[in-house]
Amino acid sequence: MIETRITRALGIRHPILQGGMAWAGTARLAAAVSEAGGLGIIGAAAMPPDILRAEIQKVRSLTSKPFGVNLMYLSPFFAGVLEVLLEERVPMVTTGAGNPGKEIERFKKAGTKVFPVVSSVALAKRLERIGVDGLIAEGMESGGHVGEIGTIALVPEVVEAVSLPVLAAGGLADGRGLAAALALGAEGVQLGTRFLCSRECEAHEKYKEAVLKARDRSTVVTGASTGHPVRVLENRLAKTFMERERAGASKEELEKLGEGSLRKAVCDGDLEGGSLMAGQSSGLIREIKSCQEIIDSIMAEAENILRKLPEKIV
Ligand code: TUI
Repeated sequence: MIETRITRALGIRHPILQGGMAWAGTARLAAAVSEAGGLGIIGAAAMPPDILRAEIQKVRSLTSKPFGVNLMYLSPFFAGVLEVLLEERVPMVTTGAGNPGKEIERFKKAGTKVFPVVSSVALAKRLERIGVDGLIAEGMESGGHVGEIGTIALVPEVVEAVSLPVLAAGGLADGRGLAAALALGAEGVQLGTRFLCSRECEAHEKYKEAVLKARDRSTVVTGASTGHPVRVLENRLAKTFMERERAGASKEELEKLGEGSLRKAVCDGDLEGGSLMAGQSSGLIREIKSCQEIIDSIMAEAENILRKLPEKIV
């Protein structure tokens, strides 16, 4: 057992959160992660409010354990999604791609814990002052929208700057990652790509297979020139995107090129025309497992590493 302020604050058995993945983070996946002792998270990024409400109710019908919802600031349905989260009084929210400062008071009144994703120390400090419950320090190894700092430097810098509990994210997929995160001062981890490659994840099988095939240098970051850098598996769309970026294409042209592309990957399994968002941990993931198997093996591996670590020092 690894107990931290995170397991206590969230009422979960193991300090493992599932990343809030757009399209792939459905009620089925979130419920499976929560049932396995972690914290499952519905990815609300692309969901209209009525679909989100149904997904929240579905998780509640599948598990009595706590769960969360990821609120993504670039969502076209942001205002409606926020109202559903407040009405449904979800146990916790994570936020991505923006600053939840304006919404904190309303979440507090609804009894919802708030764990923003941060990719810098400055935002971490600002959010601690306005009363969030914890932080997810996400390094640029992550899939999807990324910051600029690597996990191994970002996590201890954030831990040092705040007294809140911090989770580590980016480049982590197994028990070695959890043990390393704890060594850096984090009190848990958030994993996206690892749970994308789970049996319960409803992403297209071809997308999952592409992640299993990926190696250390298979991902690239596109879109830095639009202000929204995104890590994806390199494919035809990523190459076209990078070519157009190098040629000085406008933000509008690039946004049009990316529009609807994540849905194509997750729902249609379009490996060349879709945006295969995935983290650098893709190179560590070799098989599809159930969420229970994923969490059990991470915990066993981390506990074993932590027990045996002193023997390495001769
Ligand atoms: O949000 C993510 N990962 C995502 S969001 C996403 S959907 C998307 N699709 C296309 C283009 C852009 C996004 C896919 N993956 N991770 C959490 C995260 N949040 N990483 C970085 C940030 C972040 C960035 C800026 C958080 C706060 C922030 O603050 C800006 C401010 O107001 O200070």
